[in-house]
Amino acid sequence: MDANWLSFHPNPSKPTFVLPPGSVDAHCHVFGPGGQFPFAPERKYTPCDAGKDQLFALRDLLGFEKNVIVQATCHGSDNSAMLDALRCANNRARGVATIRPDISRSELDEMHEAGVRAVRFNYVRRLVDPEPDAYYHRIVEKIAPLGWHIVVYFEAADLAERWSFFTSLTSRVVVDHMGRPDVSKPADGADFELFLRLMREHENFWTKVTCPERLTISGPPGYDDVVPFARRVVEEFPDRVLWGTDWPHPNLKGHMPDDGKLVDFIPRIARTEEQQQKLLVENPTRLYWEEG
Ligand code: 0GY
Repeated sequence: MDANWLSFHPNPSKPTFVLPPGSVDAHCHVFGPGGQFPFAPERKYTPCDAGKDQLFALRDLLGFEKNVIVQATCHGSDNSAMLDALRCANNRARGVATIRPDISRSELDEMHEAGVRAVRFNYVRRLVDPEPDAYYHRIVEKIAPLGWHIVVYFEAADLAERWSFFTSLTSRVVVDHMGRPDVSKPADGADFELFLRLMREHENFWTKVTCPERLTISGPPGYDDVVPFARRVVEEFPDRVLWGTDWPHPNLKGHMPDDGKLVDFIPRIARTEEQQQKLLVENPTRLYWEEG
């Protein structure tokens, strides 16, 4: 693994917040293990191993029933580790794949059978070299017959540039980590307003109110600066939000969160039982288990 790599918390605490039955960790990854599932040659980071057994143990410790496993960029478009995790999960996991436009229909069908329900378009330059829009359009056409949705990951500063492509998409689109707002700016300021406008004007857009540990500047344990952003999104779009741990937390530099404490953050951003039920159970179940 990279010399400065921070490994996931070795001994996370049992959360104080009791997750409602049927809760879904809707954003997490598996890394390798590299001996069995080698990392991609084009990767921009080399992580520690973080395989399915460790993910499922964390799921059980935290009190989640299910996972949505998002293909991590260190595996490129080789989805084997993620698919292996799905196949071993007993219908308790769904997947978000990274695919190339030349993928065959039979490969897509196999992925669907394993539990893949979406593809991810990643625009974060420290993770990937983004492709021209035409590349993603070809993928959109490929996945259309399967009814999959699209997960997008981008930095807030890039939203304006991507706006016309994003808003041309007619499937559901899930934005990772609230479009990565700069939380040193106000939650009611112009930058975050552009993201809120995207959600408001395009009802096919959903978002993950995830990663306080990644977005924070004020830091742990409270992640106080992220609260107004996530709360605002949960309150305005209660039916289109998802939550996840982001375990094993790739590329964190400052600190590694205790995943139990991350779960304890949830009631600060989703303050009513109704909001929690939608965020943790109803929304992800609808998107990944009922509609796919
Ligand atoms: C995340 C965030 C990151 C990494 C990846 O696929 C990935 O490698 O998504 C990041 O470094 O910001 O969502 O896991």
